[in-house]
Amino acid sequence: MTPPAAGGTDGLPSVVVLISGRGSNLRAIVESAPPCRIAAVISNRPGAGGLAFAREHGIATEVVDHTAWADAADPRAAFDAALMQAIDRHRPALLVLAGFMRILTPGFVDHYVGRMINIHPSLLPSYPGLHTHRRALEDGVRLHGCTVHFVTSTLDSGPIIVQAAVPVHPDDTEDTLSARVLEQEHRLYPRAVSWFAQGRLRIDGNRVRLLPATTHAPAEQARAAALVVPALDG
Ligand code: NHR
Ligand code: GAR
Repeated sequence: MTPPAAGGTDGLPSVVVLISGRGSNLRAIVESAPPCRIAAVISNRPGAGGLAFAREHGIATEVVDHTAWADAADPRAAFDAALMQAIDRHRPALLVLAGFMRILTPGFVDHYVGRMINIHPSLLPSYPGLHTHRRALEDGVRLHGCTVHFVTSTLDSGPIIVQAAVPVHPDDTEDTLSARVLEQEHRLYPRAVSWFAQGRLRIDGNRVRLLPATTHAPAEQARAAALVVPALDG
């Protein structure tokens, strides 16, 4: 049974982040102080740089190493089952894939449908899968970018939440192009996580609607009604 999407002890929705590597998107999310609680960071690779960052920030970490299930009858299903157990202990309202590099089985995806998001380094539906920057350069496209989307069992094709496009320059290499895209990833992903945490995303078929921000709390309303001089940055 799926545990109900629980709020954290502090009333904020809990989020679990899955990573495989450096974790710069994880860092961008954590440093944006979103209205949620990052309950845990889970990696399928023991050496992932993002684990060290999480530990330094007092976030629980866990490794579910996919290579441990290599000899199972169905390695992907066995890994996904173990991963699901590790995640559900934290009862997340949202599961965030941040540079997570294992394709997930339909059973896993179904379990988190509507509450699992991914950031992909291309303007989907162009370039699903791997090596997106190399393929974009090979094709000579003028625009490239990144996409935050809900995850469905068809790879990189779930409902799109937000995208950013960047120009491709004539002298670009995979490194320069991926750096330009990554800068946008770091702007987009924290916002998408916040929108979800605020309950502002509605899936409508293949489309995602962003509901307007509402200010409920009286204190917030008072702030909204105030004229603030000088204007608050950010
Ligand atoms: N799983 C499903 N079912 N649907 C999606 O949309 C998913 C997903 C799992 C991961 C991220 C994705 C990306 O943004 C993601 C989206 C890994 C691969 C891959 O081929 C492809 C896409 C994505 C992540 N992985 C290899 C595999 O055999 C392993 C590669 C490696 O370990 O380096 O799983 O691009
Ligand atoms: C990011 O560019 C992300 O979009 C991409 O991997 C990088 C992870 O960087 N994701 C994929 O390619 C998924 N297949 P990070 O670990 O520094 O966040």
